[in-house]
Amino acid sequence: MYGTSKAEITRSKEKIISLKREHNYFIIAHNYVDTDVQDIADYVGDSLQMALKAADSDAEKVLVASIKIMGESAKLLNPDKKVLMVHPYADCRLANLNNVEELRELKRKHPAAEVVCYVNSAAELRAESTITCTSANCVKIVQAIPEDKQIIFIPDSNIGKWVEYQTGRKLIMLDSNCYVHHQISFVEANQTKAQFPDFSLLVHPECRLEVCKLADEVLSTSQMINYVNEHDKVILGTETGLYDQLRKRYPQKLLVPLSSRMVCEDMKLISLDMVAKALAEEQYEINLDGETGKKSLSSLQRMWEILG
Ligand code: CIZ
Ligand code: SF4
Repeated sequence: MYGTSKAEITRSKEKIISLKREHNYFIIAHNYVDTDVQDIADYVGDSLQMALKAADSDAEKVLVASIKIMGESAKLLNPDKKVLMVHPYADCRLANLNNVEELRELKRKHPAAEVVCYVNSAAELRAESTITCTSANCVKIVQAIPEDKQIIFIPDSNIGKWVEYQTGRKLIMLDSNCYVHHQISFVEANQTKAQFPDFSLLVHPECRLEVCKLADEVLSTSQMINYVNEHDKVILGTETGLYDQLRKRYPQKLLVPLSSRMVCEDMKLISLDMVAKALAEEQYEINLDGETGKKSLSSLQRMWEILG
């Protein structure tokens, strides 16, 4: 937290811990939020890991220190718990680039297609899909679909292009991507790689295809964490919250962010002050309408069936 003293941050954290106990909340935080917020969480991880951990916990109330689409995932897997968001408007810009009507139009044009949707999408969009995928399993999911089946892949066309490259399959896509990852050009990535020749370059598949091809590994955030557990010299090509988390955990390792501009503005709206406010006021509760919840859950279950 910029412009806030260490003592103030400590006080804020203590206040949150006491509010959390008083109101009996299980707090989940995403890898991309500010590390001070990660510090007060009961669990830090990627969107699906967070939702599953909350489901495993005994707590009846869950506070999601992340953006709206991840709150929806948490509610989806915790239908009987009260699920609160920290911020009323923080959401994923990628997830909101496409509306449900655009997808329905695509489905009308390709009625026999399987619709694969990235987990980080609005619940309404996922409800229109037949299989959910994550950044870690997108290639595997597409490979499991019979060759003769058309595939609509939404919403991130960079992940889609990476999947096409890996599988040799042609995907039907919309032109949308994540501004945080898409802004990194091949030239910039190549310069950083040249500057640190004996480092491994890890990038998220939301990066451009030419950047993915340049990288040593194309990984989800949880896969990047596992990689850094085992390696000492790494360039991290994803949102800087993950770099901050790993730098704090491994001060002795040589870690470099691919770019300090890889900042998701909505993730950074999740501040300690907002966490304290949400707990004190017990808002903003997130609810999923029954039909949307049912359909997006069945899309997620198809993913688990395919993965076995
Ligand atoms: O799924 C997530 O939480 C995100 C944003 C990316 C990833 O690869 O973990
Ligand atoms: Fe969405 Fe990109 Fe932010 Fe992730 S980093 S939450 S995909 S805008």
